[in-house]
Amino acid sequence: IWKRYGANEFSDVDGFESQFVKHVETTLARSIYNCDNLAAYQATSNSIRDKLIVHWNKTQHLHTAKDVKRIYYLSLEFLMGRALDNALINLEIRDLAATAVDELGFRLEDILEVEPDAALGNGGLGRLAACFIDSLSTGNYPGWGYGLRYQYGIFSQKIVDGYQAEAPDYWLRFSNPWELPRLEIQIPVDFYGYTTTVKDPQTGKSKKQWNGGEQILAVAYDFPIPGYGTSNVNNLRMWSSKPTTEFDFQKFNEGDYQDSLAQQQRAESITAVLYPNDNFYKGKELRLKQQYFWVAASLHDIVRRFIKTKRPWDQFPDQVAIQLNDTHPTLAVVELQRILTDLQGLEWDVAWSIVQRTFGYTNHTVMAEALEKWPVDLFGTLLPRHLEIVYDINLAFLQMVEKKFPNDRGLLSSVSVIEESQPKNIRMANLAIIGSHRVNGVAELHSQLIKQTIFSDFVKVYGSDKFTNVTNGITPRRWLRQANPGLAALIASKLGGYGYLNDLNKLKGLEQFVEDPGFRAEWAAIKTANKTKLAALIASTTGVTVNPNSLFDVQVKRIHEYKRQQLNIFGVIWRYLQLKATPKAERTTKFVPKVSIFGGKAAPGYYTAKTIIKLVNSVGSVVNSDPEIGDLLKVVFIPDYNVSKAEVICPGSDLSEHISTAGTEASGTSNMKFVLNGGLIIGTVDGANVEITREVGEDNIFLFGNLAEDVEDLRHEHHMGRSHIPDSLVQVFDAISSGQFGTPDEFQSLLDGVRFHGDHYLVSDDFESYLEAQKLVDEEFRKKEDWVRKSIISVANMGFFSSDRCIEEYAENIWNIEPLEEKV
Ligand code: 26M
Repeated sequence: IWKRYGANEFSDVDGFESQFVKHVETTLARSIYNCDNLAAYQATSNSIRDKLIVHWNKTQHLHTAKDVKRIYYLSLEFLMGRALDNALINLEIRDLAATAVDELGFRLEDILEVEPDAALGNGGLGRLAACFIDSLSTGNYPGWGYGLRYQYGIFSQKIVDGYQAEAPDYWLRFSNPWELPRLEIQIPVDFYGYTTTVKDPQTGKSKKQWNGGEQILAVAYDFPIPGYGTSNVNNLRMWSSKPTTEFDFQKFNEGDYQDSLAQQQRAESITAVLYPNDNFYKGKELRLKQQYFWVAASLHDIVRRFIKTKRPWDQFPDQVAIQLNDTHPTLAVVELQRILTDLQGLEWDVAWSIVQRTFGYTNHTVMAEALEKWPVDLFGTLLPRHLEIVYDINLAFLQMVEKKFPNDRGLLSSVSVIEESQPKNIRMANLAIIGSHRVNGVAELHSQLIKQTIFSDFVKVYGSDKFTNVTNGITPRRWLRQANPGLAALIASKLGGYGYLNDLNKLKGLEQFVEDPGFRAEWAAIKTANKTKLAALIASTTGVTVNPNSLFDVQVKRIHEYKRQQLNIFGVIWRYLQLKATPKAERTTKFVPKVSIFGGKAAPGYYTAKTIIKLVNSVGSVVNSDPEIGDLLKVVFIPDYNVSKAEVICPGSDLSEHISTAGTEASGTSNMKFVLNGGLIIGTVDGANVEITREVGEDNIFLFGNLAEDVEDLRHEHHMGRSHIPDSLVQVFDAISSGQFGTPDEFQSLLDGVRFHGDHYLVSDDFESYLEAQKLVDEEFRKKEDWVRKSIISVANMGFFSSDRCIEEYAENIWNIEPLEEKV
């Protein structure tokens, strides 16, 4: 059987074509004469998938045979985007496939466009998880992702009359070639019920038992994750919920057929939809159900795999590392403790030591409104046994603290897992810290801030060694090679091939070409070509025609007050007012022609964020149709920003905006994507902007604004009524209030937030500094050759921001795992 194994694998154009035709004829049951782009996409994907499965099987077999330690990355979000192009690139068969589909009468570009995005995430946190599993595979680390297979991803955004409207994203409309349904893997998950004390028949000791009230099945769907330049294929396992029985037969007999079907639908609702909040917590029962469902199924799977190795329990942390992507999977700490004590009969302390050695926790925010807290009542009703265990964990922890710091009641109440409020809450971050051996932030500044602010009392308790930093990164396969094939090829021609894609520090070699005018010209031509592509996207999605010779100034990310899209649009209004006030003849000498590009989704319930979107669109419709302005300024909002659009937008930007209030953006990763694609940044001294500056040099980034250390004092000034709105911003507000951009009523609350309600995000404090920085941008952009030099030097110094480096740091400092390459 082994001799024939993998015999179907193609390795040339001819072989690929045979597979393609086979899939059209049999898998899709269609005639090759009636094959549209959708069918061609499915036939291509199935052919590639077959190849992946063979390698997936070999990889999993190898890891099991070698009995290696695995890392499990638990994330409620995996913002994958499209899979086909990525698989072609990682398997290094893109050219082969392009030739083959061309011979068969298709264009690869058209086929790729058919694929819907797998948008199972909100933003940065979900995309980080996707980059990390790419790097885990590429680095030959034995690692699995565990997530939920939502039937609906993040909503698709429509813009109607300038307002955001949400439409469902039913991404599974057509069969999904990238998932392998494992319908035989069905794990029962309990909810509700009650606990009892029972006597263990063997030991005679009494112990706690959970008698669940409702049971739901978790079905596994596996997504193979290919690495680049390796045959290693890791697994992303996504759980889907379904009812345990088709009907409740009791009810069926009573004639209550309707009700039994309703019950079935309830089970399926658990994995129906991704919660569309980003950096905002809301205590909804269904969200807690999602969390437990996912955590229970994943841990069951992990524990089952460990039990098969027949090792003693104390070796569990030598075989298993689990990383918590934010607090969303923190129930895993409690669930593992329950499995080890209630189900496996380990002593509490023995079990707890295993738990702590197994978990690591990554924090992604310092903002209070984003920290998860579950009301004790809601928690205890859904998970009665887990609530008892939480109390026991907390008691043991507080006793330890009390011993170390006698009579410090302030300390006890701040580190306690239970917030003694009305109603009482369970603080998930506290639980995650207590249950892990390492806690990390996602950029240097952020990791410092969490130690000084939200977690300072834990530093007191544990010392600072428990807290560490792993600065975020991005995968250069998707964010350079796939998104920007032109630039990737030019770089490859100078660096002796594509080897830099898995050793990104090699980019440094580009610096030696910066004074080569021919190279600079090629570099600039690629940027222009990418801007032309972006202009086409803008035209097709907004109807606005823009000139690719203008400065493309981009801010695309979730719409959030802390990210300050309002600062950007206020700056755009200022520019418009200045343009209007400048005599026509002087305009072109004073202002660089600019396209101001916005994009991003607002959480459906976030009123202020939606108001910002409306303001951008209102300003756009006035500015874009002003005949006096022409190409000097255009303002567009690209609807439905997602991974695939980012792949077009990032390569086409000259300047991108990362302008959060200092101390609020944990890291940011789009800043890295833009710079890696040859764009410059205007930004605050926040998150990873700080480290990008360190790497590329201060001359190659436009920094502005107050520092994180000053934020508290500035906010205090506002609350004392001592704040000052600069005249420029007053003029902007007057223009809005006068109705220059449509009925001003709906924007009033946005302005009042700055003027009268404390200006929490310090827009007024940073406005002038922002305008100064923008002025400098205009000046520098005129010096075309210098701008290109900055672009090249920046890219040359981006090696640090490969997610491969992140994974190496996690592997070494947190997971204690080694890479293992499959030799075929
Ligand atoms: C919480 C509760 C209920 C529903 C949704 C949530 C929730 C979902 C996503 C909360 C936060 C979520 O994501 C936060 C996020 O994306 N944070 C970003 O993480 C990036 C990766 O580390 C950082 O680069 C960004 O700075 C950070 O904002």
